[in-house]
Amino acid sequence: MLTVFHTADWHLGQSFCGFDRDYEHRCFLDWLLAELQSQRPDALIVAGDVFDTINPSAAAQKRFYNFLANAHAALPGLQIVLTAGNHDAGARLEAPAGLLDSLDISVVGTVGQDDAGNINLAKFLVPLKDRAGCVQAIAIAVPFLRPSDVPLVKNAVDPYLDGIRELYRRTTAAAVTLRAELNPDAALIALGHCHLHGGEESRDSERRLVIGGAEAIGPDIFDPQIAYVALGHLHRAQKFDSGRIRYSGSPIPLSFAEAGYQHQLLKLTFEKTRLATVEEILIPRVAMMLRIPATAAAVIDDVLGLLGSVRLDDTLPQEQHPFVEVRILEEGPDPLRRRRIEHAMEGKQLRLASIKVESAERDAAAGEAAAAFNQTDLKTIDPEDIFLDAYREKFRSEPDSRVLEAFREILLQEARG
Ligand SMILES: [Mn+2]
Repeated sequence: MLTVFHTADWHLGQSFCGFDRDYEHRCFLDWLLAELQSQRPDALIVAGDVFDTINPSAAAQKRFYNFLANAHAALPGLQIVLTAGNHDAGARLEAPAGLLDSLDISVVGTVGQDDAGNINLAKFLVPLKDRAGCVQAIAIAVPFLRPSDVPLVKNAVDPYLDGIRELYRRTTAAAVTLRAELNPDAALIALGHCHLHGGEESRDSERRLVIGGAEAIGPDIFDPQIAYVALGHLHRAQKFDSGRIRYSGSPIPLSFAEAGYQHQLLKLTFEKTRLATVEEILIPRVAMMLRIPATAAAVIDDVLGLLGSVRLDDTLPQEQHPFVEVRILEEGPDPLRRRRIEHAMEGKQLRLASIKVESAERDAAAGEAAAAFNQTDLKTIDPEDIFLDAYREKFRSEPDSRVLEAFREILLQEARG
């Protein structure tokens, strides 16, 4: 039997509307280490988006490497398999792979190709051992794949998607061969960082993989011989194919769209070649995300009233103060809006992350404007016309002369360079 933890989308180093998430990440990693120590799995899988950006801060990197060092010190037999997601710099993530190998930590950040373009399939294969040292699974650790990473497929309908399918096909075949050598009873566990067709996205959170939205791949790219597919990319925990294919989801909410998500870690057990059990271990939330109002935008006076009546646990340290998104229903231009909201929140243990101004009519108008814009030649557009259109669309009135003068002044400054 083999026990594996599956997690993904840590996004270490995320700055959320200017607020640092390091405290929440620290709490998550402390919690994860405690879970590892009490449940003693054989392996930990992280399916991409370890970091939030390709250039993570020193603090975020320190957080990550300290976790790896602490996990190894506490559990010398634990194997860790990490892949790069679309947010990670794959080459940078795997730069210390040689060093990490010695700690039983396998990092796959990039697709290795030789000069002739042959993909190094062995790089993706990580045998996972039980406590007795017997290989009980082969991890197929494929990182996020960019169009230039995938093999060329003859007569492809979609070169990228067909290439991803072909890469998984070849890698799975290599894993089957390796399994026959090491232990024919071992399970195959694939990793992926991709958008599965039918998967539920969270708005403003996961960065689209390829522009145009044609990036979703079918669950059938994963060969039926694969016992379990550990995915990253979508931040809500979700499953496909009767639970054989799963997104663990992110451990902390990365946008207000994720406020309602049940963040979790997946604990899997494998008996010989098959997945035996799956347990969803809920991750405690350290800082709340509040939308005010909770259901829909309201006019500012009502929102200020709600903010005034919020009651909070005033013993929370600053790092745990709830993040707030204020949702205002548009009533016209209001230059004092932010100041009024900040004033209403003064002395409250809240962190103002976002002021969202909503207008039902504007959404409809924006669609029409976009359609009209598409038919216009860019060279013939006057910036002032665009400004006027945007102003009318937003405020449903004409800008007064002072606003227009200020706009022209900015234009002149721009023109002067
Ligand atoms: Mn992600």
